[in-house]
Amino acid sequence: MASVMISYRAVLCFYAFFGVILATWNTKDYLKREHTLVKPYSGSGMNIHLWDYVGTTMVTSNYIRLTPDRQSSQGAIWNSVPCMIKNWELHVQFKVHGQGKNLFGDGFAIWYARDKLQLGPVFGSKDYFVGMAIIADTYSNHNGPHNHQHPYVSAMINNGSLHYDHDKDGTHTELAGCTSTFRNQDHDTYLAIRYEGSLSKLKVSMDIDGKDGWKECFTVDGVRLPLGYYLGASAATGQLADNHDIISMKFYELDVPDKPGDHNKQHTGLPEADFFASPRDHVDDAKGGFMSGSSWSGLKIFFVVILVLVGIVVCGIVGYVIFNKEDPTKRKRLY
Ligand SMILES: [Ca+2]
Repeated sequence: MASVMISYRAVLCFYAFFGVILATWNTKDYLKREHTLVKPYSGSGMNIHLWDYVGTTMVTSNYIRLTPDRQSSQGAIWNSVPCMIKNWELHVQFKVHGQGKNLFGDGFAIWYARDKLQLGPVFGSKDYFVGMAIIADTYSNHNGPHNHQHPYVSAMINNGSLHYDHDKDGTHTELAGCTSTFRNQDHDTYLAIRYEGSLSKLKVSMDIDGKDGWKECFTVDGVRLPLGYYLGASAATGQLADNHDIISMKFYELDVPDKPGDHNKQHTGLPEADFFASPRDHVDDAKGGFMSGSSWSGLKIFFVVILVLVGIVVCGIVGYVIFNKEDPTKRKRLY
């Protein structure tokens, strides 16, 4: 009888165990635990499993505060596992808040970058970075033309050669961006980064209205990133300050079918982007107009110039011949 009871219990345990596993699989299909940061953060002491933090970052039970509402702070948190997934989506729950009514800053950035845990001037992380930054800039430093409303969310791709220019709010290095009033909201605020490496496509969306729905911020094609970089979040304050809190970062692997043909080879070089939003002389339609579009190459312009020069020379020769045919009589009269 006892053995029957034991086996009965064993069967119950077996079902309960696999029931939990199946439920986990069903509800969290593609969630990747190794790249995900959720409550409760700390296992033992102040350590977070698979995540490292630097600077002013403070871990509490409810949020990770990258910077407090205090001047001259820099803080960051980085995943210690390199990301080897080609197509992914990252959902970041964040909260930017502070006492400043009109003056606050500077903002935060979400990273997919080669070098982690290096504090610096680009919203708490290093300049001339290699990788991708999704920047949530709360303070407008730039008062010139082509200014936009703040807070402002934008993307920057860097191969290590570009400097982030705060004086211009990064407008000349951004791929695309949108205005987003995410600061000092009473409800939860979210940012989503969707990168489809198979299609070289980047999409950033915001959920900041408390209505539980994503609103597209921008989509850009021609973004090529290699595998093996790190996910992170950083923030900075300067003269102005704000609390920059990360509540969670949930990483999902996407099931994106590869394009037919040879287009979907994994990009292995440094990060690349086809298109940069121009701060000046922005051409809206690259397909239509004269001199627009990539087909108008330097070589074509060279041949056109040669043709024009040949035309001028031919006209000159023809004109000279005609002039000389008519002129002898005129010249003779002068004698
Ligand atoms: Ca700024």
